[in-house]
Amino acid sequence: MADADDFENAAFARDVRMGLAQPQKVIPARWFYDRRGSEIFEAITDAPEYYPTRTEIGILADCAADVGARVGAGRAVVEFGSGSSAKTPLLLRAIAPAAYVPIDISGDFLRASSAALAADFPGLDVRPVVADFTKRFALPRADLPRLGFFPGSTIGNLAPGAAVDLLRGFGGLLGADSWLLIGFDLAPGGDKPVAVLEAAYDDAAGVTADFNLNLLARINRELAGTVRLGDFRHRAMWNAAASRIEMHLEALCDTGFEAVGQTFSLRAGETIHTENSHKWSLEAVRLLGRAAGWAPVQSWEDDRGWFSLQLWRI
Ligand code: AVJ
Repeated sequence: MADADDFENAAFARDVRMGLAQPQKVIPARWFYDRRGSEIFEAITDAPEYYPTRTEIGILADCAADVGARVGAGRAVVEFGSGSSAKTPLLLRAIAPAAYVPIDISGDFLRASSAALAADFPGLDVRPVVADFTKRFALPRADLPRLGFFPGSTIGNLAPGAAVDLLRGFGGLLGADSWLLIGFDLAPGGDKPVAVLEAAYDDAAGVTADFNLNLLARINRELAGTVRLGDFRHRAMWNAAASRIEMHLEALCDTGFEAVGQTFSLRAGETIHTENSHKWSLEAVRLLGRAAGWAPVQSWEDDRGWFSLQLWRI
């Protein structure tokens, strides 16, 4: 795996070098997910304030049989950004697919979770693919019709234009006769105050703060960085105009560090923008699907109307 890891390291170095040269410093959210980051993300999903995972699992438990009835057995389920695949068993049991193709950027994590899943589903052809699903790559089991599974509102990391491009790309990758089951965290309003969102991205136990700060630790580990983690703090704020939660790493004092053979400096209060998590109205979700070449077929929400799971047909 040395070549793939070297390639990843070079891409991380490039993104850090370019991102920290911008007037608003930025590091793309995909770099959160090294092995440690993937583990911290799993811990986030257990935080009492982080409602999306729990809410989506509840919706999936209620609608999985309906999804199975619509799409039928014997497909390949292709999961984008599968992580530890906590939602997957629910879906696999209802769909009875012939193959399961989890795609994740974190190779270690993917291999461990795929092995665990394969043990629970004897007879299922499990074919993990280590890939960045925003790039081009090939899928195994081209002989089977597919159901894409993109839970967790991961799509929220992208701004609307990029989200349309990605979902259009999924259509091309999955091919004719495919379905997509995709989760969206919904915008605040009605029974969903902004405070619920802000707490979800700044939990009291500090797990999300650890997740954000791990990015700096990763720079130290992988890019020969000298970042003093204590000089930074986690920030999460709602940007109403862009309908998104933003995460930043804020310098607590004038500070600087070396990494990728360069020196970077920040003034007190300056931030590195590390993540956008867009939130959508149901109407915006449908428009997004259509703009990406999908036909929205059915939508399920929780009782509070905080999260939506959508079934789309190509
Ligand atoms: C994995 C992108 C869906 O935006 O809610 C959780 C990532 N960041 N807490 C999200 C995340 C901070 C998560 N996604």
